[in-house]
Amino acid sequence: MWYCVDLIVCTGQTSTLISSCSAGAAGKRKPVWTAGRRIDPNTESTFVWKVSLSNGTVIQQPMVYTHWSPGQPSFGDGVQSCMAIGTGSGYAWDDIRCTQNFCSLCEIDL
Ligand SMILES: [Ca+2]
Repeated sequence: MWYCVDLIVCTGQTSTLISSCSAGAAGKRKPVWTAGRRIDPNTESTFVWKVSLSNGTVIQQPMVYTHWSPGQPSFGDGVQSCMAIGTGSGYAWDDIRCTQNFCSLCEIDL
């Protein structure tokens, strides 16, 4: 059993990293979670990468490279505070309600 410790931080084009986990029914792709989060999930605040260190501390890294879908991030319904690689063309990003049950892209040390 794999446990995801570090959600992926996207520093460039990520299309080659999409796993088969994102393939939904009838070939419809599903979003996949990354480490992108709003600084404050309760407001339309800036997105950062929230990364867990080995000691459990969570640090925030600035989101320098971005690849948002047109019109995103939208902070839809005032609750979209987690960043996923979305279902639109070119694996562009979308902010989505954090409680959605999607697959996660993880970084592991080999
Ligand atoms: Ca959105």
